[in-house]
Amino acid sequence: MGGLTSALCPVLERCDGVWVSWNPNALGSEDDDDHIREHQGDGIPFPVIQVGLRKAEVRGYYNGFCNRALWPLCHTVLRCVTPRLDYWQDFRTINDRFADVIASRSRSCDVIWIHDYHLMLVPAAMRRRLDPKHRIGYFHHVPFPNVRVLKAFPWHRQLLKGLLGADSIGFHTPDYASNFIECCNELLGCDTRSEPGTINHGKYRTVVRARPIGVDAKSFQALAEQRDVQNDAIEIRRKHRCERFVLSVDRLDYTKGILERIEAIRALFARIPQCRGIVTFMQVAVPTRTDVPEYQQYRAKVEAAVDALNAEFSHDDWKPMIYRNEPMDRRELVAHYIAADVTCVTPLADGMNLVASEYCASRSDGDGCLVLSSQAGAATTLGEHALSVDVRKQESIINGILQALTMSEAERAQRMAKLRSVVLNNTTDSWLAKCLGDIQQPQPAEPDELAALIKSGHARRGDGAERARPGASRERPATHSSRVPAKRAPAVNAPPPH
Ligand code: GDG
Repeated sequence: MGGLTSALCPVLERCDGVWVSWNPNALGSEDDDDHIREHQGDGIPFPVIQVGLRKAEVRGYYNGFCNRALWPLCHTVLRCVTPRLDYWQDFRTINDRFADVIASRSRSCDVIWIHDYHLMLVPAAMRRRLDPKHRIGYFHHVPFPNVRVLKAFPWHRQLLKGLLGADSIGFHTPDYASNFIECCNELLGCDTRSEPGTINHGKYRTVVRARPIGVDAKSFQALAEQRDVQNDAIEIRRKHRCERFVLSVDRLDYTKGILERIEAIRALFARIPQCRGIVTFMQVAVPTRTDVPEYQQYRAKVEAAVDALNAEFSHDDWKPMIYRNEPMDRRELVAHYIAADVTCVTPLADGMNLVASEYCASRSDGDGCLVLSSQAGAATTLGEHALSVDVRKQESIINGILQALTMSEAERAQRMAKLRSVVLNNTTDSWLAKCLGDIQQPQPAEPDELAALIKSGHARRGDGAERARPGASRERPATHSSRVPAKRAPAVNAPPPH
């Protein structure tokens, strides 16, 4: 359960695609070679080819390199980055195994879409195996770190070269795209200046675009308009004795800022006793990556913090926070979205964050209020109309929640109308169409993303551009820097890659 499957299942259905995935339980012993399983059914509406992994490979590749090295690296949580050589070796092996399976199953007319950081080496591995007629796209589903952060990682060159096997690369925000372009220029010496949003490397060319992901807005809206879902929402508020109900839904991940939010809530109840008995918070925290030590420790800390909060402030049959670990089905989730006066989405870093969009898509009643971290990729599309908070400052979180709880009905309606207009216009379908277009027939970059792409394409070594003044910082923040200036720039025709 998470943003990746929420986003990709509708895509696969619409494209008549085949999902090549892993099967962590396929290979028991070290010498078991039967590593491919193909099937359709089990409630999954598209064919799946599963690449088998041995248990030890799951430990090194997935729990190790993906979750203990790349994930914290991309989110710039440097204390959690564990760059072990054995993890790296497993990562290479598994990426090669994926490339072998995909290559053996592809026809030259197939579009190959490689999705997310678990497969960063696959684009180049595919390029080595296939003829140039194959179109290869890659989408990076998480933030992309800045040069300073990536440079310190031992295998940064291999990762960048791995990605450059793709014809097109999509990121959620212009700043992540721009970080990647800068890295290719500064760390690989690629020409990134000739055409904004295009990286020239050897005889190849890769188009880079910001493609913020959307949600299947209509399906959330349709559920929210069902009478029984609305009745469930009323029942949720009644059951939890909520006069005001504030919701958060996250995977139980240290990037989601759950601890920081609970600490802010504690401070809020301590400072404003009038909120006690009136405001009820609910944290849905679905466990994830449960074999990884950092996640086990984080879960223990979160649960201790919830217990302490409830022990300190509960009275009669009211408690400040309802905490839920079990996942809900979609219907129940939407009932919670429409029950919530406020939804708090306050990650410390997040590629995009779909919960923010799902909440707005579900509010066809026009009510509700979104508190949104300026560190979430979603802030580039929704930040202007949400209540934007700086999660590094507790005061900012508290003020955001209080402002949301005290906002006039008219202002709530006005903001929600604008948020919904963004969400309904940027759906999974429109995102998919743009990404597929980038892979097959790249179009010029949009004016507002050009501003960021031009900035990153210039002022780097290897292409005769200006150099930074000595002592002046050329670093860009790892996450997006508030808004990208929407300067008009001339549209540039990106020639087809290769
Ligand atoms: C990745 C990247 C990027 C959660 N609990 C339940 C439930 N969910 C669903 C939500 C939503 C998804 O999980 C969570 O999406 P997010 O975007 O918040 O988070 P990640 O899983 O971290 O997502 C991230 C994102 O993809 C989007 O591109 O922003 O950087 O890591 O769809 O609805 N769904 C149901 N019951 C639950 O209890 N049904």
